[in-house]
Amino acid sequence: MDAVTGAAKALAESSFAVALTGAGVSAESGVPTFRGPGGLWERYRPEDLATPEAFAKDPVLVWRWYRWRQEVIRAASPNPAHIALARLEELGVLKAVITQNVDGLHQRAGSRRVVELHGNIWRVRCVSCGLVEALDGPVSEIPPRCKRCGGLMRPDVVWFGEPLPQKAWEEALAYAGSADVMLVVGTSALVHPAALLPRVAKSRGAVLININPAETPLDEMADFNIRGRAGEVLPKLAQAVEAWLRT
Ligand code: BJW
Ligand code: ZN
Repeated sequence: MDAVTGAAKALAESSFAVALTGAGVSAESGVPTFRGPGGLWERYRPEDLATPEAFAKDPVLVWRWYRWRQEVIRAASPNPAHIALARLEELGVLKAVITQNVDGLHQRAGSRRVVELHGNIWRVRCVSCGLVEALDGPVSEIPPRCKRCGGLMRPDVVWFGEPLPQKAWEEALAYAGSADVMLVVGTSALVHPAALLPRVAKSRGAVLININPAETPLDEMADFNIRGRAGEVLPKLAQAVEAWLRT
């Protein structure tokens, strides 16, 4: 049995499967990843753009980068990987998608239970009074100002050195702890604490499926390593799951 067939069987026989996704799931939508060839951290330094210190020092610089990313994401559409994950949820197989992505593409593809560990690029938050506002497109004014107190608004995402939103982290831990299958897609599994979730699932006996064209630290722990692009592998996997469910 090849890895896709084995993984499909595990998913079809599971009673509580959850997915953990990273930037690789959106790569084929044209949203750049952070690490690896062509990744954002080849061109930009994370400490200049994705830390609270960077924002305090130069909010305009940080906002220019986020506005550019908002423009890229606005022009992007969900790809076959996002759509296959939404289909697996519709089939009743997948109970939730835990994502490190801030692009909202899982929701646009139709996934309903999405836990966002690192926030969402389509929200802003006031650094002075905490007001949170949803955006309907890239910010027009840089830096945006709070309509309640005039304070600086920041992207409502999680930067290095910041804690994850408590509710999202608790939900993610509960999903990982209850999972009998965890499908990990398109993450380098280097950023903590998100990278702990597959370990949590595995330590409770879950079957780990890892989809990635490159090696990751999860490979040695995974039951199935499927080397390939998410947009090619996941539709095949979802189809194979449907076939198993019919048998
Ligand atoms: C494909 C593909 C295709 C390509 N198909 N696949 C040890 C323990 C705990 C913490 C730390 C630790 N050591 C250091 C830390 C701190 C730090 C950390 O983890 N650093 C590591 C880098 C070493 N973590 C933090 O600071 C976190 N906070 C924290 O720990 O708080 C503690 C605290 C508690 C109480 C009070 C105060 C503090 C926060 C981390 C926040 C990460 N933020 C970012 C930016 C988000 C906003 C934004 O988007 O701008 O999140 S950084 C960036 O990395 C982004 C991502 O979500 C995250 C993960 O990246 P991801 O998704 O894995 O993408 P890539 O690019 O790394 O990988 C892409 C993969 O796709 C590759 O494997 C490719 O091969 C693959 N791929 N094409 C499938 N077609
Ligand atoms: Zn405010």
